Amino acid sequence: MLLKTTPFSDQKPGTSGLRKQVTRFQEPNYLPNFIQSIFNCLPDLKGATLVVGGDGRFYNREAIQIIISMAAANQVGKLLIGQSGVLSTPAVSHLIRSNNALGGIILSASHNPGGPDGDFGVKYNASNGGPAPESFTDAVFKVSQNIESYEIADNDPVDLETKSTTELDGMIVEIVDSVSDYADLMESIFDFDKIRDLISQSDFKLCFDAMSAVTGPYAKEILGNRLGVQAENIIRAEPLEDFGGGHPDPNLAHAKELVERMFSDQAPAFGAASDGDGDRNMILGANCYVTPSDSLAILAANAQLVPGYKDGLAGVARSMPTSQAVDRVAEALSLKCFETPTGWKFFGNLLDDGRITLCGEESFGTGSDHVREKDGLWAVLFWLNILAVKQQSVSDLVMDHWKHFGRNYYTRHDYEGIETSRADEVFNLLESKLADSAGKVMSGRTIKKADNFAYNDPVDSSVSSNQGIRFLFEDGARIIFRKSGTGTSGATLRLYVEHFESDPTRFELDTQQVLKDLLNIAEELAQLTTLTGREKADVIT
Ligand code: G16
Repeated sequence: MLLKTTPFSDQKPGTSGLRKQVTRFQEPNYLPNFIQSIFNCLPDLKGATLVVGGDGRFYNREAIQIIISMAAANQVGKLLIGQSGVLSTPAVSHLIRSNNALGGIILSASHNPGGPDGDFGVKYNASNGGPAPESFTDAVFKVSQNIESYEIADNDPVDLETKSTTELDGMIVEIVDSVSDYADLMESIFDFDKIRDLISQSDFKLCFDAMSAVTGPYAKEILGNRLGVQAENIIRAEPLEDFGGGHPDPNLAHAKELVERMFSDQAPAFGAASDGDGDRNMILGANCYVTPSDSLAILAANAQLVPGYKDGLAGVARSMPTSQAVDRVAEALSLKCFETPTGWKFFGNLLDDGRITLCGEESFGTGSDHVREKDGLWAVLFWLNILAVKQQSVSDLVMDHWKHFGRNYYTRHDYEGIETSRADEVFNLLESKLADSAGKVMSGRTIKKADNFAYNDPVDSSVSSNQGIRFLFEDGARIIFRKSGTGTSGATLRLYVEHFESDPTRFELDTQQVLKDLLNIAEELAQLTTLTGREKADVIT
């Protein structure tokens, strides 16, 4: 049936889909409007296959029932839905690709908190398995601003709990195992025998924190059943609708229990965590934290030790704020290294065009051409495979890497949920300084270039501007400011600071101390204390 509706002005997708508070999504017509806007932008929708799944957060099941009814009324041919409505983001990407689907709808607000007062999100992924490009999300927003009606079937709720194939108004609904295809894909990339041997060594303990989010069942199958990790070493493995009240964000601040275990006398050799929808990862060794930027560089440097990458890499890419550690590896291996704006969608063209094999972001995301999303458990397995071959501790591996390539000291300071007008003031001030910054000396460092980053996609020639303010120094240091595109209230300002160190006697210093002078320069440039009204950042990683 056709239902009348009126537009909502706030349906512009951010860095990764539309993210709002659950209460907003629960408002009558809010979700249907957005889904119909997506459908209206898909000329090949009739008879096509779509994959649907979410990270299991509060409102997941209700949203899936709405999508089923709307898909049937819009004459979709087939829906593949994860059992209980659950699929990790990389698993959706894999199912789209392996089933030649038109695309998929992912229900997640990633690392944002869940529950009735938490956040919810909707993202459309295209037929390559990756997040739809900006041209598509812009078109969806445009449609959402003029929408007058949507199509929805009047059906009983579909049983999402049992694997089955049914028909609804001519549309096939298949409820599929959420884990098995993805687990098989992992087994085809990594040397599971070697990893199993490592895990069975008496001096090798590991701890994986699923953060009460989607990777619990995946970790139990892959790490537990297939690789022999004992159940007690996979913590918070039961997915909960509110993530146990926590913030499913795998970083030093939010994976507290894991971090405490890893920085203790009895620390396991390896620790890792993933986020709400399973695409982010954090890697730890005994008393050792690996920054996401270093992790990407180390994976790139050692990729040929892994069966899936034994023939070498086509190239690598990182988002602009990610440290330049991987650039050094690329240079040494004579690989092309691309610098893209923040957001996984910008890697899609490079992967599809065969220009890169590995890519990653400072925001705890790493991935490769095996899917078109970043992939948390894949990164964990990659690390385990390397450790199994090298028989080294995480900290020794990291130190060897720095000795070879040098160390990029790196930090990110987040000012969360500040008033939008205050954030705008900061960016207006920074913009006003760009033109005459080059050549200026600040605390003994000379600014080489200052700009607002714009990306020219080498594959489709699209241009994405306004992607973050950069102050680049002659010695390679960088100070970057950008506004988060994933928050749901106010503005979150991110400050990224990086300094390259080649002197091995200076590889084990405190990061915040090493970067202090650059942080002071950032304060001078942006007047953060005055303009944000905060003495210091809310989260420092
Ligand atoms: C999303 C995107 C990532 C991006 C991150 C940045 O991550 O998928 O590619 O790096 O947002 O977030 P922000 O704009 O807040 O800095 P996720 O894990 O939230 O989907």
